Amino acid sequence: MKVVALAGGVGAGKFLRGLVRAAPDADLIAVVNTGDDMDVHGLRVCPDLDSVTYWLGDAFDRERGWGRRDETFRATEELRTFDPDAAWFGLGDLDLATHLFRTRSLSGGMSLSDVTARIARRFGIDATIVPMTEDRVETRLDVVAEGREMDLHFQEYWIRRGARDDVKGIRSEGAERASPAPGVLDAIGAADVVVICPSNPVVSIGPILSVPGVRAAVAERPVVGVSPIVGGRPLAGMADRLMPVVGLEVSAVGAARAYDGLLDAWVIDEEDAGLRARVRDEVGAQVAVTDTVMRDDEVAEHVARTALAALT
Ligand code: FO1
Repeated sequence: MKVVALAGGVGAGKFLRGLVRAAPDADLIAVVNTGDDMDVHGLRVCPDLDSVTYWLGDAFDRERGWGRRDETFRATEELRTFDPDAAWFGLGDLDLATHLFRTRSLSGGMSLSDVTARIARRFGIDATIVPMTEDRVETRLDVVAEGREMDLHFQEYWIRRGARDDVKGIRSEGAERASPAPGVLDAIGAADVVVICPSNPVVSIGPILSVPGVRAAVAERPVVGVSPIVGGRPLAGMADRLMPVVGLEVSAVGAARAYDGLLDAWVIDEEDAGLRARVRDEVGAQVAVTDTVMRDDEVAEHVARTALAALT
């Protein structure tokens, strides 16, 4: 079975660990959001690619919710002593090695897809992890902060300013000129199933679908998604603040509506069982209901099995 997963960060990482357990023989390709990527101290940092890699490579820090397990932040702490403002984006000492390797490889002419594959190999990952594009696409937010309009990189909004600003608009800058990374459209075209991971529909999956050709390719395949919204709240991140900005209700129905015209099936949490009929009527998808709060790999495996079964 060939499976393509559209993936953001933490929610996707947890789910993908379940997917490789649920379908160990599947040929899995994770197409990952790069809209969060940023240059930090001259290093290319790709948070969602690294989250998926660290999760699948069993190196992720479940407690902190980002970065590597057994991490230290000595370099970042030292940097703060030079300039307290310079280190708002914390780079762990182990994580730094990933960014150094990536940046050096990119400067030497290696493609982001090839660097990503090299990093995945280092973590012993069998699945294929690919960026959505090799081109620069940046998620930017138009916000009003203290009465002033500002144009922020997603990470500035989320980490530097603690998501405190009033968001007026969200855009994937550069998406219209971007091309899917090599192999992405072929992988989707050959997929027996496309799985939309429980990631933020606006700033994680939205940018992937905004790369020209991707949405149309996905629309041709059987598609199942897992809701990242449970009981009207995101399991992680800031989807509750950003979904209303693009006119989406913060619910398992609203998250499904983000994928209008794509979904054949949608997995929702038991807490949202009452929304089953609305998803069926408003989105036109089959609905599967299960415990989607992925506390451990066993639950994640069950969610993945439910998603795959929902299409058959
Ligand atoms: N999240 C934080 O809350 N604070 C940080 O300082 C931080 C640094 C960071 C460095 C590398 C990386 O790959 C991720 C990092 N994250 C950090 C997580 C990241 O900002 C977001 O959670 C994702 O971009 C959303 O998918």
